[in-house]
Amino acid sequence: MSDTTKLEMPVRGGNILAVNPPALATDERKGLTKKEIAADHPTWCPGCGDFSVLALYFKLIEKRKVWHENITTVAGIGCSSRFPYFVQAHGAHYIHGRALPFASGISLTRPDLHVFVFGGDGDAFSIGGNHLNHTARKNIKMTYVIMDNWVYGLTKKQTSPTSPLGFKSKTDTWGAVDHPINPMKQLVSAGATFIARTTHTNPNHVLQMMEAAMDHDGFSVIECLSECVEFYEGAFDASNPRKGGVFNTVPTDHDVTDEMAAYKLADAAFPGYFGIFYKVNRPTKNANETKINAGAQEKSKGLKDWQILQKNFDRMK
Ligand SMILES: Cc1ncc(C[n+]2csc(CCOP(=O)(O)OP(=O)(O)O)c2C)c(N)n1
Ligand code: SF4
Ligand SMILES: [Mg+2]
Repeated sequence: MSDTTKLEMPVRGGNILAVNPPALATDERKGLTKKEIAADHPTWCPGCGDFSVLALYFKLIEKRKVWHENITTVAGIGCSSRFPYFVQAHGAHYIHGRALPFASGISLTRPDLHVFVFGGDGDAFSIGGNHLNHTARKNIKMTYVIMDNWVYGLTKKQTSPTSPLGFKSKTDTWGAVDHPINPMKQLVSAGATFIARTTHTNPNHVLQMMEAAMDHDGFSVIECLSECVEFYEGAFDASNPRKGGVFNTVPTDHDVTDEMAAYKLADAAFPGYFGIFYKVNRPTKNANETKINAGAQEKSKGLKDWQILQKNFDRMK
């Protein structure tokens, strides 16, 4: 979209507020450098996978030339959810599991922002599981990076919904007995329109997935394996060729619009496949609401706030 295109956003009082969609740098104004994007120093344990995900988020902002005022970084609670502290732009460190409804409000009211959400497997699939399902089916435009380490890191080693069977933690001292969820299958069934899988040990691939997700007009989700070296060391070695594992990308003949094919890919045993599993176009809630608002605006054109209210009350009689 050109940065001169205007979106019309209805506001209280019957006015129309014209806002620019997410802008990109021009010759007049340069893109940001990593130094300009970085805020506080991350406080993660040395070797934590989250460092590389943050570095790649900076790289994405730098490469795609997004300015401070056009990005917002939202997160819940967890080690991975510390992201907003480290980015020099709009952002909010919100309630555990509630990042998506908060980000939805931003996305629906501020089409001039790229909305990015970061969080952990607990935040996404445990306490925030319901919000994940509803944000996916509503197809609200944003990019959600789930940093999956198969454990609750911040609270020091409890079983998470993605912990494999037998994982010994403070909540399952004899080993996890509950069947873990399969993130890819869950996201497909919830109705997400862009679903990808990557791992922090392959920086080029992470960046590639982030770029594709950012360009998707809808709810784009990436499951990014991000090792917790403190409480689940070596969890993802089987996916890391430097540790003797294998990194298999999604086969080139995979049809990303085929839901059943996405389930099939997701069924592969760990380390499975990496890449885009599913990508379809479906109207976003953003677009649907803009249409509804424009219709309502048209009907109440020229009326004062109290007159609109009076009309509503009259209708309710
Ligand atoms: C409402 C609420 N419940 C529980 C907690 C405690 N808590 C904080 S982070 C967390 C889990 C973190 O795990 P995850 O989301 O996987 O993130 P990670 O630290 O592994 O990156 C829990 C249970 C909380 N802060 N708020
Ligand atoms: S506890 Fe785990 S997830 Fe948290 S900072 Fe340390 S290594 Fe990273
Ligand atoms: Mg976790």
